[in-house]
Amino acid sequence: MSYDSAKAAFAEWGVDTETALSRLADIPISMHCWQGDDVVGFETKSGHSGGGIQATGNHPGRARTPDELRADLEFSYGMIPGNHRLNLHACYLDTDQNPDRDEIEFSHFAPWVDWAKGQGLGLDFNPTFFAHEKADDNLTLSHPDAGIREFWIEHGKRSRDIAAQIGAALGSPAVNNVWVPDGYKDTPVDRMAPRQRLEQSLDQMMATSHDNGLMLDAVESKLFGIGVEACTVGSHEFYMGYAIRRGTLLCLDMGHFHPTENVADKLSSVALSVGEILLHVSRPMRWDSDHVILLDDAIMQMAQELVSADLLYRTHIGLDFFDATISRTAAWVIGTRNMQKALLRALLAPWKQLKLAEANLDYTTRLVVTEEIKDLPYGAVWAEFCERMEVASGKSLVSDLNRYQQSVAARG
Ligand code: RNT
Ligand code: ZN
Repeated sequence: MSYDSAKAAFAEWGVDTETALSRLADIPISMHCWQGDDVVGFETKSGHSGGGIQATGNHPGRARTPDELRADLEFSYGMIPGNHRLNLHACYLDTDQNPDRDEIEFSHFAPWVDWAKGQGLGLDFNPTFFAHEKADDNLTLSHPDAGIREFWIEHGKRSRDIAAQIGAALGSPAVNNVWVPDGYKDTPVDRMAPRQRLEQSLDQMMATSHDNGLMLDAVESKLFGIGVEACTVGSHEFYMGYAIRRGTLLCLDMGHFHPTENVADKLSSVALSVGEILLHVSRPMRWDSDHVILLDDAIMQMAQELVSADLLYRTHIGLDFFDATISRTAAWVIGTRNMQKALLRALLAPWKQLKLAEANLDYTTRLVVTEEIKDLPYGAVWAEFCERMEVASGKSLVSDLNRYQQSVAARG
């Protein structure tokens, strides 16, 4: 179907496809650097993994250096319509020096910032509280040892400074998201003390306030992780309260709740108490498995809530998935495009009509409309978006993605 016919089909429902396309073009997605190398990073490593984060698979082509990762990112952004952001983790520093986590500085990330400037990308940042000998107990900011807490507080402070400098350099605030793996494998007898320590450490870390135009603090909760099944110190309730009390962003990772919970349902509730929200869009399969996101109900409901509840202007959309069994660049491209496709569908829904039916308790009309509009020609509108943004769609996407994968497959 041609775009003009699609436009007419949506117009019959009172929806203007041009408005939807221009709104979609203005929604940046923060793509996560860690999909490109299976969450390994570029520190001179002593073999520490941990934090319950584990990419599975050994598909050829993993980026081994910052240059390789940037090349993969450049290719991937070229396959994704619109202007986006890169979400960088502190362990992805680019320097000949070998600073420990409590020694990182802006200069160690300067090559990323110069590159981002050249690419027209925004950057977000994350302190890395895992894959380190001082995190081997699965306790960092809540560790009973004050020395270990100090080490991680220093890492967190430096990350905030770096994020603020990144924000200043790029003229766009960098979200600095804190996730710590802290928790207990078996049932603790004291859940209060570690939570009090976590709160105090966060307070010390964030004691210096930064200009909101440069960096934004975010905190990310979790239900459980491998090795911390009995108790996660930074639970949802913990961080929800913290974000409200301290005025930080709250990060909702779609894999960090019970599998039958609808994370989209949380947005409107959270938005009543928290100013801005950070999303880690992910696809948990039975657990926090971080599969590549599909254009499935969970993602579409998330996008619908963002549009219906008018939360796009105060939600930062970040992605968090990693799959090492497929082309890593294809994973980025497909996952990010799926987020955009979900947003496009949400932007093309006749919300006024649906909300009116619901307010009139006319659930029959609501049902008929939600089901009938599923047959509208979304594909033609998406293809038009890709064409205007000069990126491939359909069959040529398959061959472009394959060709790039072939070109990196020989990496060791
Ligand atoms: C871990 C969290 C966290 C990480 C990244 C790498 O469960 O989801 O966001 O995935 O920081
Ligand atoms: Zn996450």
